Amino acid sequence: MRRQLGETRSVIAQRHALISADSHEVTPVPGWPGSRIVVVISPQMGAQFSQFFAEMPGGAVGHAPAQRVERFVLVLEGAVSLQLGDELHELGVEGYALVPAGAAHQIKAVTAARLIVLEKVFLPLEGAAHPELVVGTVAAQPKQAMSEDGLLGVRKLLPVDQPFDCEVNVMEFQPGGSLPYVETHFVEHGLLMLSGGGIYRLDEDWFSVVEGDVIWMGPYCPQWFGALGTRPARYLIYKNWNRDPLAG
Ligand code: UGY
Ligand code: MN
Repeated sequence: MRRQLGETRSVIAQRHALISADSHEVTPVPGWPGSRIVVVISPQMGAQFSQFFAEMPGGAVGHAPAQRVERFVLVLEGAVSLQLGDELHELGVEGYALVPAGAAHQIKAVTAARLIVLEKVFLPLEGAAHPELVVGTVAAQPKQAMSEDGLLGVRKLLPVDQPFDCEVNVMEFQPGGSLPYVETHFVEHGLLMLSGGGIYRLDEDWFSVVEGDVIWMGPYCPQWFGALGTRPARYLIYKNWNRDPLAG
């Protein structure tokens, strides 16, 4: 990409955005002293959540967000420890956690580390319990088939249960695999390409996407993906769900 000529693959539109690494902007964010933070999705673009990269030098600490905000974190490089009161968890590459809203905690870089973080205002459901801390690794979650041709599978990282108002999954496409149809839905997505690549349809446009790309899909953004190349394409995908569209 010829940055010196003002080119980028990033596109910010009304109902979708593709943010490629060449346009990342480091910004100071309270709660992450000493870390390099790149906010790629936020309410300023129309989203109802935020998504950012945190590049942490060894020993750096990330503090809890505001009281009503829940936080999902996936380690991309290095290792961190997550402390909640007396509980201490170590997360290595593709280790993750969902920290419920209101849970005081600290994330400390055990080695230099790079994280992807998603945060949203938690939407409680009357009669349902408050969600509990979830800690796991992507590889430990079973891969469920998602297409008849066997080329698409999904690993669900969070319990499919009433207390949770969001879902975070890893979708895995074998080369030539695709979403079975063009989806349109009221929920929105934050996505990070973890590996491989292909073609993403967003609204009426088709984009080539590669590892490291981030996509925001707003409500009702028509969406479809087809994997290209010789190795599987994998992406992390968040969606708000499990709540009535009139709630909140
Ligand atoms: O769960 C989803 O809505 C998912 N299949 N969407 C997507 O991959 N764009
Ligand atoms: Mn979708």
